[in-house]
Amino acid sequence: MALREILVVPHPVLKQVSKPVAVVDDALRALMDDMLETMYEAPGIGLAAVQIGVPQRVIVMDLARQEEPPQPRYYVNPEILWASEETAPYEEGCLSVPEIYDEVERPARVKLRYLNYQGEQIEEDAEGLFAVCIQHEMDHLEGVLFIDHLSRLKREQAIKKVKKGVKAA
Ligand code: GNR
Ligand code: NI
Repeated sequence: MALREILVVPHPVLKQVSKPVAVVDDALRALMDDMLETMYEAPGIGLAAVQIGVPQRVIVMDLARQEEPPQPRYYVNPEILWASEETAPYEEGCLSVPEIYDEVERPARVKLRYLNYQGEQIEEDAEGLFAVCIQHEMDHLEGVLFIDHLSRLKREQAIKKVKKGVKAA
């Protein structure tokens, strides 16, 4: 396993549309292992492969609380089969837009289809933080960041702040 560098805005790779994975093999599992390690170290609750510069349709996630045992989740080629009409707001952040937080409104519930770590096809319903996070991560696969859901002014201010912070680091 290895830690990878997380790309931050305005890195152009973050705008790329990620390509479907052809087969879930040991090389892909090694990538997912690196992603999980990188996500835990950050720390974050989700990570899309494109955030470490690999534009493939792969997501890792762990929504367990600190006092709970880890619950790693892996989503390969995820699709949203259904989304609720009802929406819910959530104060989002993103490892690729560090230290910026703002409210985004998304469907409150979604039905998913994806391949897991073993390459098995799974269908699953998501609500609450799980629904927020999977939609945030699936946006990454389309080159969309949570700040793209904000006003242009807020988006430009966010990128400016991140640029300043990165220079200072
Ligand atoms: O760690 C993360 N926390 C988070 C909080 C609210 C909504 C979405 C997220 S995902 C984010 C990690 C990340 O940037 N994943 O792409
Ligand atoms: Ni993100």
